[in-house]
Amino acid sequence: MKNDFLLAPSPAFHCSEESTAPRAGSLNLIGVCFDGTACFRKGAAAAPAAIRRVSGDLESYSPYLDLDLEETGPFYDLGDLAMTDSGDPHRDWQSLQDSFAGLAGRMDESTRFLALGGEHSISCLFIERCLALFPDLVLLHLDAHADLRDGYQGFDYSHAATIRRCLDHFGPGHRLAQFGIRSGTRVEFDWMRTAGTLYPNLAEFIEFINELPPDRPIYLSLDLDYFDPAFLAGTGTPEAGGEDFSSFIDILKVLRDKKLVGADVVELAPAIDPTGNSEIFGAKVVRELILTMRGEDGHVRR
Ligand SMILES: [Mn+2]
Repeated sequence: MKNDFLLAPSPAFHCSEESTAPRAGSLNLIGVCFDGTACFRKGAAAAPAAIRRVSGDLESYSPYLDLDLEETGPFYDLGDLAMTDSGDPHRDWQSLQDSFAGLAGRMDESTRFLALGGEHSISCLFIERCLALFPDLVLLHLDAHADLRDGYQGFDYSHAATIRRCLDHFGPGHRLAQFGIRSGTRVEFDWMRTAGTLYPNLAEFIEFINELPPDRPIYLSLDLDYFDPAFLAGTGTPEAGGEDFSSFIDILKVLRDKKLVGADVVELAPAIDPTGNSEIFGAKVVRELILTMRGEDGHVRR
């Protein structure tokens, strides 16, 4: 039976199976088409459909991970989270929270989610749920922006406040590690330096992940403006001086041996890049994440 908090995908992601409910012990893809608080250029609400549309043009095989979507067992595309589209961000955000509550009620420690945004605010829903499920969760944050503002432009859950909102739910066993950050206020950077959450280079960030025990739960939040706008132009708040695709693959190569319990890919705004290259880039990133989360045996890591 169809849940009223889910809208069927059209089309589904390449090689996925459609499902009307999250599957425990499996990887579940879900789109969240919200860009109500984007402050500069909107358009991220169109990303889930664009990523799914171009995904079929990708190979199912990843030469980086030596894994194939067709060989790693089923994963599921749940479609998009239902929400109102009233143009009032507060009202639309509330409807999204209501739909997510329906989803979260069917989510346990073995249910893996890969969320496709939407703007970065949507990550809060999934991260807060994982913080509640896993008292020792490590949150990895790849982004150009610190996202540590305590609200922005009258909106507590602004995409400029995503990580700050998540910190509200941090317990003593939770840990934050950030990489790629190159834009923020002095206050944000002072906080990151004092708290020791900002990693200055790829090698130290990878070393941090590598040293985590294999059963330590990890959540990865990827704002696509982590990548340099020369590689991915279709994003609302691009920042020069960004990272490249190979840095992301290096991170996934250490994560594949870890317990990645959730992830999101946010802030793709397809219409901003008329070449269409950005959505293909985004779909490839999603393919690599699916393969990393499923692993060689086709099952999510317990
Ligand atoms: Mn960002």
